[in-house]
Amino acid sequence: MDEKLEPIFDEVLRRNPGEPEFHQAVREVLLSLGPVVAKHPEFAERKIIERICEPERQIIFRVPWIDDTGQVRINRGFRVEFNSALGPYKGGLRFHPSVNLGIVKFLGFEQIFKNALTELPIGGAKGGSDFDPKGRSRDEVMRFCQSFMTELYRHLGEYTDVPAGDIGVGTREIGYLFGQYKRITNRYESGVLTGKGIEWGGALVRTEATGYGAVFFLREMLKARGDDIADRTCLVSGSGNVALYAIEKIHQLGGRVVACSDSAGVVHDPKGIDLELLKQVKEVERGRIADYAGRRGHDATYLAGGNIWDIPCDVALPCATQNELTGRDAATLVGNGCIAVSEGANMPTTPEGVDVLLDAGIAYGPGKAANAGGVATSALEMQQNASRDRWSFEATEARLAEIMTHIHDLCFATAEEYGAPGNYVTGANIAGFQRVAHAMVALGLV
Ligand code: NDP
Ligand code: 2IT
Repeated sequence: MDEKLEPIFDEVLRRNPGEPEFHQAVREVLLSLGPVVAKHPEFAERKIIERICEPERQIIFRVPWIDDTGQVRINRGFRVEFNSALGPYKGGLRFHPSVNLGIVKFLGFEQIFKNALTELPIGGAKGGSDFDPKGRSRDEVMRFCQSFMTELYRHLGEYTDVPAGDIGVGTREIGYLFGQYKRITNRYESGVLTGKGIEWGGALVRTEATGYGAVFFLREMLKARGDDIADRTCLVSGSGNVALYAIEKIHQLGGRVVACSDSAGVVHDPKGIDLELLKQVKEVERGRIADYAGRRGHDATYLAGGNIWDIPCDVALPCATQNELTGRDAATLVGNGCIAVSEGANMPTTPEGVDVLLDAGIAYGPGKAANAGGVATSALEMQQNASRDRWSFEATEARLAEIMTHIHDLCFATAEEYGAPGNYVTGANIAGFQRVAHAMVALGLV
C-alpha cells in the first residue's frame, strides 16, 4: 500500500474494530489508489479518502415481531447510508443470520464505487437484518418486513435513500416492505424501493439484471482476448436470484453450466443444468438444490458439503456470498485451465484468491464492476417510476448490455492508463473512486 495511505488504513482499523469484511473491502480499494492520490493533491488536502471510509449515517434498530406460535422475536436492523455525493443512497437489503454492522459496512462501501461505475445518479448504501428467512412462513416474513419498515421508513424517500433486494430479499419481501411504507406515509411513492413486482411499479429485466450483467461483463472480458462464451463449460455458485439468471444468459449465449450450489452442497450436472426445473424448485417451490438433483435423475449428482470449485471448468461465476472462493480454490481453478472469473456476488474471492487469479493472468472481473448490472437496472426502474413510464424487455436489456460494455471499457482503459493492463481490479477501483472523489471536492465539506 502507498505510504501516504497506510496511516489512513490504520485509522480505519482502529475506529472499526471487529469488522474484518469491512477492513478487507477498504484495504482492497486503498491498494489501488496510490497513483491517484499522487496525481490529485486536492484529494489529500480535502481528506477525501478519510471521508469516503466514514459512512455519512449508520442506523441500527430493534425489529420485534411475533412468530406463528405467538412467541415474541427480536432481530436487529441496519441501514448504512455511506455516500450521497452522486445521488440518493442506493443499495440492497440483506436478510441472513450472518448480517452484522461490519458486513453491512463492507457491502455499503463496495456499493459506492459500483454505483459510480454505472455513471447513473446513485449514491452508496446497504442494509439488512440478522433475521433468518429459512423455514419461516409467508406471514412470518410479512410481519417481520412490516416491523422492519415501521422504523426504516423515516430514513427513506425517492430523493433520500432507495433500498432494493440482496440475499434473502426478493420481490416478495420488497412487496411487504413497500406495502408498509405506502401505508405509513400515505404516498404511492414507487421510486422509494426497487425490485418491485411488474404490476406495482417494477421494471422488466430487474429480476434478471445482476446475473445477465455478470455474463455480459464476462463476454466483454473474453472479447478483449479474442475469445467467447460459446461451448465453454461454466460453474455458477449459489442458486438464488443472481445465479439463476447468470445460468440463463450463459445458456442463451451457447455456454454450458455444469454445476451450481447452495450453503448445503453442490449439484454436478455434466449435461448442463435444466434451468426450467431449477427455477421450478427454487422460485416456485422455494426448495433446495438437493430437491433439484433428486428430480433431475441419474444425470446429476448431489455432493452434500461439496466444493463447487473442485469441478473442472473454463469459466467460473461466484454468485453466492463473500469469501466463498479461497486461494486454494483459485489455484484449483487455474490448475484446471479456467480462463475467466466474473463475480456475480459481492467480494466472493478472498484477497489470496484474487492474487492467484491476477498472477495467473486470467480474465478476472471483480464484483463491483461485474455485478453492477443489478443496481444499474434499479436506477432504470427509478427512471421509469419518476416518468410514470414503462420500457419493454428488449429495450431495457439492450440498455443493460450497453451499460455493462461501458463499465468494462472504462475499467479496461483506466487500468491501461495507470500501468496495469488487463487488471480490472485496479481499473474498477480507480475509475469508481475518481468519480466520487471529484464530486466530493465539488460539493465541499459536507
Ligand atoms: P439469494 O438469497 O437469492 O441467493 C443466495 C444464494 O447464495 C443461495 O443459493 C444461498 O444458499 C447462497 N448463500 C448465501 N449465503 C451463503 C453462505 N453463507 N454460504 C454458502 N452459500 C450461501 O441472493 P442473491 O442471489 O440476490 O445474492 C447472491 C450474491 O449476489 C450476494 O453476494 C449479493 O450481495 C450479490 N448481489 C446481488 C444483487 C441482486 O440484485 N440481488 C446485485 C449485486 C450483487 P442458501 O439458500 O443455502 O442460503
Ligand atoms: O449488491 C447490489 O448491488 C444489490 N444488492 C442491488 C442493489 C440495488 O439497489 O439494486
